Amino acid sequence: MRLLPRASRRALIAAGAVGALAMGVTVALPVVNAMAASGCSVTYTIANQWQGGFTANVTVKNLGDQLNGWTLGFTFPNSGQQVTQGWSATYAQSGANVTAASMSYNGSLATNASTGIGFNGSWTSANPVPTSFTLNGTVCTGSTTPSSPAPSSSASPRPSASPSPSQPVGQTPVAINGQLRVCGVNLCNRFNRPIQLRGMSTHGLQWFANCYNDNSLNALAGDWQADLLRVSMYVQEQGYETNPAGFTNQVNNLVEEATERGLYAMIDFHTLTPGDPMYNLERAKTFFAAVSARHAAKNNVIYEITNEPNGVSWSTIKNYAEQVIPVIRANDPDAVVIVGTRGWSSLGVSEGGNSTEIINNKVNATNIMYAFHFYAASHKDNYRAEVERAAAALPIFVTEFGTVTYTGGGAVDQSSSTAWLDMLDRLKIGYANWTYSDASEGSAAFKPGTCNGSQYAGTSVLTESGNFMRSRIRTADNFPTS
Ligand code: IDC
Repeated sequence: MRLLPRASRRALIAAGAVGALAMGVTVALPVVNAMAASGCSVTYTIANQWQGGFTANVTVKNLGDQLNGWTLGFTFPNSGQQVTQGWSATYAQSGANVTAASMSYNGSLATNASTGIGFNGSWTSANPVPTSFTLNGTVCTGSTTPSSPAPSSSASPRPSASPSPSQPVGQTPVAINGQLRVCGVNLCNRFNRPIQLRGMSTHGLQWFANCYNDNSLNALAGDWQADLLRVSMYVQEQGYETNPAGFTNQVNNLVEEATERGLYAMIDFHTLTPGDPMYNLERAKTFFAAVSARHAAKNNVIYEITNEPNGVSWSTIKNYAEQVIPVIRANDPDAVVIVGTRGWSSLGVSEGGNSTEIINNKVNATNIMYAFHFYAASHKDNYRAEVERAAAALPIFVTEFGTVTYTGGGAVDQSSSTAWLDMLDRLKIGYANWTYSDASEGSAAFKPGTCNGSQYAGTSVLTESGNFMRSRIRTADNFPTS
C-alpha cells in the first residue's frame, strides 16, 4: 500500500474536524497530482429557508498548496434549485451545475485557510443539499453529514431574475439600478425611474470596527437584502481628527466591501459636536478630495457631507456645502451628494424652523439631496407632517434614523417606527437605520457581544430593533428595470 503524501494526511485530519458541524454537509478528499498537492473541504449550510427560497453559506477550505484564484463547483441535486443572488464570489449556473469564482480579495488561499461565500437561492419541490464539490477541478468527495434546514421564515426576500444558462447570476441593487441621479424630488436609477434605497448605518467606526467584516456584510447583503451601507465616520470623539489617514483608509475599505456585494455605499462625514460644520471645513475638503478620487470610477457611492449641523443658521450650512461639493465634483462629477439640514438634520424643526428656509434658498448645486433624521420614539406627527410637506419640494434622504429615542437608547416605538417607514415607502424616500452594530443601546440591531462572534444572519442575534428593521428591509424592492 502506498503511503499518502503529507498534504493528504493533513487533509484527512482536517476533514474529520469539520465533519462534526451540526447543520452542514462536509466533504473532504485530498486529490494528489505530480505537480502540486490539492484538496479541499467544503461546508454547505442552509442558514435560512422559506417557501421557495433559501440562503446558503458555504465555507471553502484549501487543504492543498497555496491557491491564487479558485473556482468552486457543485451540482444541485434537484432541477428546481437556482442561485439567484450571490456574494463574495462570482456565480454562474448552467442547468444544475453551479460555479463560484473567487473575487480579488479572497482569491489567495493558503494551505489550510478557509473563506466564506454565500448566496440566496430558489427551489420548487424540494431543497436537498449538494453532496459533491470541486475546487479548481479537483473533485472532493467523502463523508457527508445531512443538512437540516433552519426553521422557515415567513418573510420572503426580493425576487431575482432567473439566471440564463452560463451567465453570471444575481441581481444586486447596484447591478439593477446603476449610477443614481436626482430627478425632481426623487432619487432615480439608470432607467430614470424613482427608487427607494433601504439599508443600515454603521455605528462610529472608531468604536465598532469589529462589527464590519465579511460575515456581517454578507448578512447585510444576503440575509437582510439591504440596498445600502452608510459608513459613519465620526470627525470628533476620537474619530477622523485623531488619525486622518487611518480613518480615510477604513472608510475606503468599507466602500470596497460594499461594492463587492453590490450595495450602495454612503460616506457619512459624521459631524455632531461642535454643530457648526465650518469647524471641520478644511478637514472635510481634505477627506472628500481623497475619497472622491479613490471612488470616482464607481457607480455606487453617495456622499453625505455633514451629519447633523446644529446651533447654526441654514445659510452657514449652505455656505459649507457650496465649498465642499466642488471638491467632490472635481473628481466624481456624477455622484449624488447629500447635505445635512438645520437642527440635527431635522429640516430646522428641532430648532423651531421648517423647510421653507431651504426651499427659498437652495444649495447652489445640481444632483444634491437634503438630509432628514428622526428617532421614532421622540419625533412624531409634527415631524412627519413637515417631511411630507418638504418632500413635495425637495429631494430628501433619511440618512439616519432610530426606532428608539434621540439618545439612541430606550425601547423600540413600534407604532411610530411603522408610521414613519410606511410614509417613507409611500414617498419613495430612502433610509439608513442607526445602527448595524452590537452597541449596548436600544437602537443597535445586534445583541451585545454579537460582533465578537461570526454569526450575523438570521434572527437569533438580533435585538427588537434589529428584528423590526430586518423584516422591513428584506421585503422585495421591485426596482423598475425599464
Ligand atoms: C450616538 C450613539 C451613542 C454614542 C453617541 C456619541 O448611539 O452610542 O455614545 O452617539 O455621540 C444622532 C447622531 C448619532 C447618535 C444618535 C443617537 O447622529 O451620532 O449616536 N443620534 O443619540 N442624532 C440623533 C440621534
